[in-house]
Amino acid sequence: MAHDIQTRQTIVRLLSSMASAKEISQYLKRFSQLDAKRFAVVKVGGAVLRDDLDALTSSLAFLQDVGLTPIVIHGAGPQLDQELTAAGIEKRTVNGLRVTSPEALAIVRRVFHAQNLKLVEALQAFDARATSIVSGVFEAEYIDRDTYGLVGQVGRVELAPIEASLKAGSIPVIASLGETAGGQILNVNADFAANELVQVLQPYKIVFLTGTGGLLDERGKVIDSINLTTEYEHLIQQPWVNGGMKVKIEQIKALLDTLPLTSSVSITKPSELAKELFTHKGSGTLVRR
Ligand code: X2W
Repeated sequence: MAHDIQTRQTIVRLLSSMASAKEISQYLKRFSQLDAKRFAVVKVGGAVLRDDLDALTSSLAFLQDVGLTPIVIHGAGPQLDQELTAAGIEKRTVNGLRVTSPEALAIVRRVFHAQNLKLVEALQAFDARATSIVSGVFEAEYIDRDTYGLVGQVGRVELAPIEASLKAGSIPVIASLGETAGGQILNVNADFAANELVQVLQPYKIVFLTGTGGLLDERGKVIDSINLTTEYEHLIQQPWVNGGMKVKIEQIKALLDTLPLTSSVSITKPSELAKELFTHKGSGTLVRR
């Protein structure tokens, strides 16, 4: 609760330019009535940590200011590319997953820890409470050690560290590292980890924060909404829907199938997180079924 007056006024001005006070307070009330675990999971891509940390930090701190605690899970893809290249390790991916050697894993761990702390410290510098969680959440298994090396898929999610953080009103900031029952740390794709977390928590809002701020159409414009029931087949056949986007849509479809109808998935950018959460119009791309 310690934003300076100027920041607070900027936020209030921003919100009131987006929607009526009535609209905002309706959402606020709805979110406040939810169990803390059920409010929101926010997945933050590594590109956002690199390019948009200020907007990310102020948007998350604002939620805490109004009494809401989002659960944050982050990746570090571009940072890993950079650090591994600097160490002379060539990038190789299979089905979008980074093949991770023991030598690479040491760097993966270091980079994940550094990126996690960067966000936690940025939040704390903003007078927000945040808890760094880099282990103990994702129990993982090797996907296929011969093909991918030290890469995991999540077998079980341990909620205790997240619950402890929520109880203290502190934003859990979780890195997508997993560990096997035997204690081996594994590299886990952050979108996959986010999906597993969401399936266990069943939150009301699932928000993917990306650099593009949504799914883009053929002209590079953000698509407002996608209804998977009526538009999915047509959409994934479009020539402009590239491989990465197709995977994303398919993953979201699979995820939505496991969630209550009241839950929604959206893809937006950090500066528009409040707009997404507190206005009817929302921001970025809303995916529904
Ligand atoms: C990912 C983990 C980071 C990630 C990787 O090594 O790049 C695997 O591919 P973004 O920024 O969210 O893409 N892991 C196994 O997913 O980060």
